[in-house]
Amino acid sequence: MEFQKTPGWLDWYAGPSTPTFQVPPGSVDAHCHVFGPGHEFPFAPERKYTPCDASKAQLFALRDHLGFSRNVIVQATCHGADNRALVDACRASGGRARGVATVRRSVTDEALADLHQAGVRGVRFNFVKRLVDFTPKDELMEIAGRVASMGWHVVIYFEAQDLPELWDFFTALPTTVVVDHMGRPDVRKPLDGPEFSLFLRFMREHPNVWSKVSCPERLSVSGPPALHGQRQAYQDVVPFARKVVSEFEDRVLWGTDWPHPNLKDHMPDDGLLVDFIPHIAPTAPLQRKLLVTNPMRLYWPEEPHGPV
Ligand code: 0GY
Repeated sequence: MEFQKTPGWLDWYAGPSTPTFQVPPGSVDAHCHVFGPGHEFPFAPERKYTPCDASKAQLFALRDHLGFSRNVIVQATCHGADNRALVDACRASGGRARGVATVRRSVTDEALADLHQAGVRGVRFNFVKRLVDFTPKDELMEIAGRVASMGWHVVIYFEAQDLPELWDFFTALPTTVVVDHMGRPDVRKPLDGPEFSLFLRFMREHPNVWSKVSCPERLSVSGPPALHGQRQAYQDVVPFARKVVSEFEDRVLWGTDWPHPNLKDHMPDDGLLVDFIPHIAPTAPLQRKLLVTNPMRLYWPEEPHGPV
């Protein structure tokens, strides 16, 4: 397939390879973004980075190329609490995309209802200091209470070393909580060391907590050996993700994280990322839970069996 590129957008990037691993029918890419295009949906003045434009048409082309059926589009910090690009993409998807938005305390009930109608089913709280300024926890808790009553969940993004400080807040959240990228473990540290053990305890003791086992390309130190012509990438992340999938098979999600904002050392090959899946979910039943059953339960509960 010819990958649709905006002229000038990542000209040096050849586009995703075709994965060897075939995802099960009805699979959901549960973590991806749309950016702009900036002339139509301007980036937020308070942003910490300006990404390339990454349009809904490109995202849907990628979805089809990789063999996925649906997307969960996650609001990124560069768009602040202006969810227009996200809403536009969800509405254009013909019911094949849901959204996770960012809202402020001032959001009205009408605005939340509009977001719901467009397909939004969660809000994202970001605690990664390079990405956002601090938001008071009482404001976030108030938002969590309001969206919980709409049946939405909360997505949290944080660095592993900040989990102790955030523990009390996270464990008080009154709804389902989805952790981005396994809470960003430092994969140079041991799997059974105190840092990752705390994350596993967080999931073990709180059955409302789910995790995305995504973004090996952000967590890996060994990197993508595909650069050397192999299709086994990011192997140092495998034990961490495999542990989470095996222990919490009903509470895991997977996503590409396309278009991979803030990655400066290499542009990940999304085909290769798909080939990472059988390394962390080695059996067909686990793959089905990770890619179909779990995201469908969370984002399309009205269609529990629903491959498109
Ligand atoms: C991701 C990761 C990153 C960016 C954001 O909201 C964002 O800007 O989440 C990152 O830089 O680690 O999941 O897209």
